[in-house]
Amino acid sequence: TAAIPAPRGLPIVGNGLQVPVEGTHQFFADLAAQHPGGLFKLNLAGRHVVFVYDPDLVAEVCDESRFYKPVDGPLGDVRDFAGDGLFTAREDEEVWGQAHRILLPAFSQRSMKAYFPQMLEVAQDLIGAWESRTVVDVTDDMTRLTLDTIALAGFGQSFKSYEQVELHPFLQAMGNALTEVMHRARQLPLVTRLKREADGKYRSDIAVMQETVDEVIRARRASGEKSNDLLGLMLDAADPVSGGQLSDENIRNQVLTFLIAGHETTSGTLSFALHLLLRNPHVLAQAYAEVDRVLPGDTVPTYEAVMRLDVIPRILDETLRLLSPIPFIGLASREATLLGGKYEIPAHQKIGVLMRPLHINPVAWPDPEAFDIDRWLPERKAEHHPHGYKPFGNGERACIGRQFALTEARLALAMVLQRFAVADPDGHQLTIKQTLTIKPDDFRLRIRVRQDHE
Ligand code: MNH
Repeated sequence: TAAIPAPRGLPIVGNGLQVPVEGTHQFFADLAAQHPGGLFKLNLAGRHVVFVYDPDLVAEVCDESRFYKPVDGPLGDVRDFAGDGLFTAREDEEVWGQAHRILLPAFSQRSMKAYFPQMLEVAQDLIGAWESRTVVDVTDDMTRLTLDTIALAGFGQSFKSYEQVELHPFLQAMGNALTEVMHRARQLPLVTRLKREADGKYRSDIAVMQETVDEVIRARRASGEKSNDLLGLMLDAADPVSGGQLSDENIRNQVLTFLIAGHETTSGTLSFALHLLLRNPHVLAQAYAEVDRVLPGDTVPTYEAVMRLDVIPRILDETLRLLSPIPFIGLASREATLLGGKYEIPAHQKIGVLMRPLHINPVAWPDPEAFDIDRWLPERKAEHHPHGYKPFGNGERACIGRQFALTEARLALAMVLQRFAVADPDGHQLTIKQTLTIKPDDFRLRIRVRQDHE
């Protein structure tokens, strides 16, 4: 057997103090570069975690008969408000399987056609808001887009974020609670307990979120209205296996889960895509050419037109490779095992799959730093390492919202390019803001409504 490489740490806290408070993204990228073997181990104040980014080792930890998704760390805190919703349900909770089976058809590519009118309505709100501006805050406005879209398509709730000066109280509460979760991830549990005021605020923010959603559910039930959005489905459908229905409390947890899981990631993807397009003008030109072919002039996009796009989907695939909004996923071993035939892993060992180090690992990706959308041509996809790309996670616990996110993002990116010429005359230097996910920080674009034949 071989020892897992481990950077030196201090007594007791181990490597804990070395992890920067501004975010772990760059810290892990640097460590991965220093450990080209594809894994290393850290002692984070007593929590020992093995980080993996070699695609063959990732293939092993993605074997669900050997490893599972534990709900602890920051995910355990998110459970304070997402409860037994899909994202934070424990693997031994029966309700995960019930909800998964009920919701899977609602997230299939075919179902996206039903949500398309709502996706279009919100994307048109974005375009309308941008038409009167010359400089836009990309990350903020993409977050408005993704929140409004999941709220409208999922639950018939219209936040109209572009028209508001103040965020809706629900959205304020959700933002605060997510920020508190991030603080908790970085401080010792004792400190969390001592900060009574922060805890009180956290509890009341959670109450605001839960009451808002409970009211939406109550109103929908009272109206007796049948709607084929996510909420309508959850209220009516029965699990094909157990025949059971979801409880109102579980439905509330699912609604909160979709609002949380469904907005930051997609908005980060759209913002990173625009950042990468400005750095790669030849790809931006390809995107404009495609939009002008599929959506000439003022053509209002249809679902079918969006499904015909080819360059824009590949831009999103490549964006998710180089700048994945979820920086890592957490796993744990079921039993003691050997990794790579030589690294000893005890039972219940915590594992982190590091997304960017995996996605730029030369074992899986030739010329890994190049923004090359042709990697995603069908004939070249066949050459990909089967475990070299995990932006949507793994196995049964992989993202259920993938088609939703990609349909929404394709539409929004196409509509932005259809209407606007985009530029960043100051050459945007990418800095990253990390919450549960990563997004570009302070990313502004100069925009201009396109003229005919431009
Ligand atoms: Mn999503 C799980 C990435 C958009 C709802 N999502 C995951 C996981 C990743 C992920 C990675 C696995 C996390 C883990 O292993 O702990 N998700 C993304 C990305 C995008 C995204 C990169 C956009 C791009 N996700 C969405 C959208 C929704 C959504 C949109 C909802 C509308 N995601 C989920 C849910 C889960 C999840 C729900 C949990 C699934 C489960 O465990 O059953």
